[in-house]
Amino acid sequence: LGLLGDLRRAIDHGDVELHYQPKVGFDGRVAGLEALLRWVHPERGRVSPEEFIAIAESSGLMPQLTEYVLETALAQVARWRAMGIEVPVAVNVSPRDVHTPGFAGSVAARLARHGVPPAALQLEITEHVLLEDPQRAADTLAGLTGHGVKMSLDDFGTGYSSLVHLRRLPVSELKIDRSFVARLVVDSEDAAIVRCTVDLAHSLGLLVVAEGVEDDETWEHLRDLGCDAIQGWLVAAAMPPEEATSWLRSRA
Ligand code: G
Ligand code: G
Ligand code: NA
Ligand code: MN
Repeated sequence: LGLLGDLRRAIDHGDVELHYQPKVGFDGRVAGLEALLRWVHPERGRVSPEEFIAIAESSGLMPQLTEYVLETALAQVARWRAMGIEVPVAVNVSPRDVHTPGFAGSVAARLARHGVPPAALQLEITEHVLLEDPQRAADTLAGLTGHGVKMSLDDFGTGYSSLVHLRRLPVSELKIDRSFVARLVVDSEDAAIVRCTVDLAHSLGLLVVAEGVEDDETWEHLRDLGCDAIQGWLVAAAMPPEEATSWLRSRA
């Protein structure tokens, strides 16, 4: 209970941070950065996003947290653009956000206010958005893509994966969950799942990003399977904004 109050205050005071993890193509090109929340509690130390996002979800704080994330990420995109660094940023949104009335319009207004083109924002959603009122979710997502915002389907292959979801969601990218990538090199079943997912995604005209890539062998395997980009500690962990700026500059 104390943690919820602390989280509210941390959001109000800007003590919750966004770090940025690169998505990189096999030619080394930076495809984008994923914004990931980080919170260091004054007494407890680092609280995992899984823990405090669950608290935000169950307490009704999620819309506020997502507003904060969008605001912080778009301000950062605008700062990078002012430095001549043009890189799209992906923000994770929860099903609750997608079901909040007016969500698509509020995202569009925020982009305009920051002078950021819609194509510089990507929203990472999960299939869970379709569990409750799928028609309304589909309408909101269509509104967002209509504005030019790109959508990415996160954690693919876990939970309720269904091909119907892939057809109904207006996504342009699919992210293969880390749980399939981690043992790709040693587990032929995981390798088969990744191979089929890449082929399926490409057949549907989607880009494929593999998450959680930690070593060269996995990188090579994914390249050979035709994956489009990777994200993982092999390239970089999520970095605070200043470090991400240096990282981006060193790449240019
Ligand atoms: O970065 P890390 O692997 O610790 O993130 C743990 C989980 O928290 C992941 O599922 C990630 O998607 C989620 N997460 C991180 N930042 C955000 C955010 O800004 N919004 C939402 N909804 N989830 C996030
Ligand atoms: O649910 P989502 O895919 O957004 O969560 C991504 C999570 O995976 C984040 O918590 C991020 O910090 C973590 N992560 C990113 N790269 C790696 C990696 O190479 N290895 C491991 N073990 N975790 C990673
Ligand atoms: Na994500
Ligand atoms: Mn994921």
